[in-house]
Amino acid sequence: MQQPQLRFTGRRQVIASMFAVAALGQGQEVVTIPGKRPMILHNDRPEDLETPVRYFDQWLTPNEVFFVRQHLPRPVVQEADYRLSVGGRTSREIQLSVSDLRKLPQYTVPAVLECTGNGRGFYQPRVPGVQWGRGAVGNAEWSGPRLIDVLKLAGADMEAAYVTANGVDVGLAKTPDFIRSLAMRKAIDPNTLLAMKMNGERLPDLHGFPLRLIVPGWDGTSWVKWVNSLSVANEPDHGFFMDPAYRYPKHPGAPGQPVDRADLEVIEGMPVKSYITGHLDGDKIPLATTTLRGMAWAGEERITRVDVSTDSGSTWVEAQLSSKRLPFTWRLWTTEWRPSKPGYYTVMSRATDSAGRVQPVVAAWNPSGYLFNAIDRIGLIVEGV
Ligand SMILES: Nc1nc2c(c(=O)[nH]1)N[C@H]1C(S)=C(S)[C@@H](COP(=O)(O)O)O[C@H]1N2
Ligand SMILES: [Mo]
Repeated sequence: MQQPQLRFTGRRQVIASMFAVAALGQGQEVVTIPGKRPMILHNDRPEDLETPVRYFDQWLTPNEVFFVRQHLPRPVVQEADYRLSVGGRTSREIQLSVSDLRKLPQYTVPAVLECTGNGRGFYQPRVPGVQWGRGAVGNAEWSGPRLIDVLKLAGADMEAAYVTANGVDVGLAKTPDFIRSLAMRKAIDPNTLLAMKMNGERLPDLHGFPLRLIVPGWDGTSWVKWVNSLSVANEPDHGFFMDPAYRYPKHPGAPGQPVDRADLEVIEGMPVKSYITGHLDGDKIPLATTTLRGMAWAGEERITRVDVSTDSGSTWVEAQLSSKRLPFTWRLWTTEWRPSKPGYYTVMSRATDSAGRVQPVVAAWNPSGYLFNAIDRIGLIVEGV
């Protein structure tokens, strides 16, 4: 494999009693926990679970294979005890129960949720943090009330700059409480939801039951789970998860070099990206016409083309894109390939979006390993007849 292998970072010894451990895919560590099929384990408590690429074989990522990321012990919320409080710069402070939230108009938005650190394991030099490979991303249909409708119920000052969201999980030891502030312009977007359902099912506990933020096109960090407090303010929260965490250099520096904190800014929209999903790295295929396929996504932009190379990037052909041009979600691509002779081939995919962004050959190195979006590549072995 040309890219570095995933490194296992979990506390291996405590797993055996909690999980059934099995082997799957390319020799990576996998676990099964209740509600999930075998997933790549990065941490067990709290759970950081990666989706094996082989599951990216359809437009929607099923709940039971969707990646999981959390910084703090996962709360399990009882519906009867739960209240969402909305306050700050509002004309009144309100408390909403699950049934209050269900009475509001419900909307469904398909959107890609991607962890800011997806692909971190591919950065050279290595950076600290969960060494995600390609599976800290997924596409689901999210349903629930619009955030703007909930803000209106409380008489929120829509001229204020931020909505700060906090979830039921609380800080522990050295990890502070997970609190995020969302710019008001995104908070009032009709696609920004407080989801109660994921792919038509009750929002799973692991994904934030009973309520989570859906911030289409923005990094996963903004998608606060188990939300029980919304506060309208003119200042963003000043906690760790707004600053210095989840910030990206305005001007990328040399690989391995530290970046001045003043030169970091909050991450919002996500970059252009694509994967080859129909085959896994190292697959053997016969000397015959093969359909290559995958998907491509671009944060708040739209995918305009995907090019595929089967000769290590020397020449490229434009792939066919699936017909639906929905925003915030990924588009599937396919292309037919007939290799002329047996051998080892490096197959690459490169997406372009509506802002003219093109996937780079090398992702811009940054000290936290965010926003990895280099051209995807796998090796395929074409066998003789
Ligand atoms: N309350 C809370 N919300 C959270 C987090 C968290 O630790 N606590 N992690 C965030 C991060 S970094 C990501 S990538 C997404 C992951 O969502 P998922 O576990 O549903 O895939 O949740 C976000 N929301
Ligand atoms: Mo994340």
